[in-house]
Amino acid sequence: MTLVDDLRNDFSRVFSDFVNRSWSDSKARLHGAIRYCLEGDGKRTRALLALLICESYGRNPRLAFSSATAVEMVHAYSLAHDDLPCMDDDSMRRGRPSLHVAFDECTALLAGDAILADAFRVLVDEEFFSDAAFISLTDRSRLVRELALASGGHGMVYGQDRDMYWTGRNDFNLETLETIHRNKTGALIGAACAMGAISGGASHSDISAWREIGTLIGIAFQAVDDALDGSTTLGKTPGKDLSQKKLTYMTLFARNQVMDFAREKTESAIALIPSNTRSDRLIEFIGRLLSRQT
Ligand code: GRG
Repeated sequence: MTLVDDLRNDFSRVFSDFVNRSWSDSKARLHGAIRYCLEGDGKRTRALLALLICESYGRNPRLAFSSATAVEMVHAYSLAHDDLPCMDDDSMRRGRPSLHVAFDECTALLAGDAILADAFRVLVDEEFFSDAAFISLTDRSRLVRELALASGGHGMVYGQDRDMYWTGRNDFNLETLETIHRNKTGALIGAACAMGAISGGASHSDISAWREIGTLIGIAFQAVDDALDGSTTLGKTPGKDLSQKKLTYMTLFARNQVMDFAREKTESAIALIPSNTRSDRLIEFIGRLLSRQT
């Protein structure tokens, strides 16, 4: 087991405990759906980026637990809403029935809404993570701003809107694809990185650099995801992009070109890492995202 695995296990334990404490009404269907959505077997990539970046400033990665949790919550809600029949209509997620299949459409919609709103409370209320008390109120408002910008109409939701618009159309180019993925996938990963940097006490210019680093990692991550579409290891229905005529990197390029593209974006991201950080563990982790099969 690597040190990054230790960190993932540590975070997963705290996250799971937080979920069970926060939505504990066993009779409420909504609480059951929220727990189901948040406890799915995700890779926790966005959380780990935030924790490792905080750590690269010589700080305890636990200082970024509230950021990591809030980002994972927004990510989980986006997957649940993306799977709804009105969007990608996927019945499998994280290797098991999607939220609306396990519960019902209304409950899946409401659970996603609740998770999105509650994610912001995690950033400002000290009751959830005691470490958050060490983050100043000014920095907490910066965390809220990062997450709001990345999730809303100038970030992930905008990217999702463009994705829906272009599905099934043919008159696109690489720029169209970049706009979709910069927003749909890159913005939230960019926020995770910027939030890890804020939690680590980084300067303004470093925070901006991390936002762009995360966005590039997100684009590379998406390209790898597109290349893996036919595989059964992603935890969702295999071949879904192709059958739905989704605009992906595989629509424009051959698989080896898509992987080269992902490698180039990753190299550009690593080149932007501020030199005043100790980022060995982080760089190793980013490299592993390229060779992932899940
Ligand atoms: C519905 C508002 C709204 C937004 C949806 C993020 C998104 C936008 C849709 C999810 C579908 C998708 C393929 C997104 C691309 C990003 C991506 C590869 C998501 C899967 O992320 P992983 O692999 O998932 O990190 P786990 O399950 O490991 O957390």
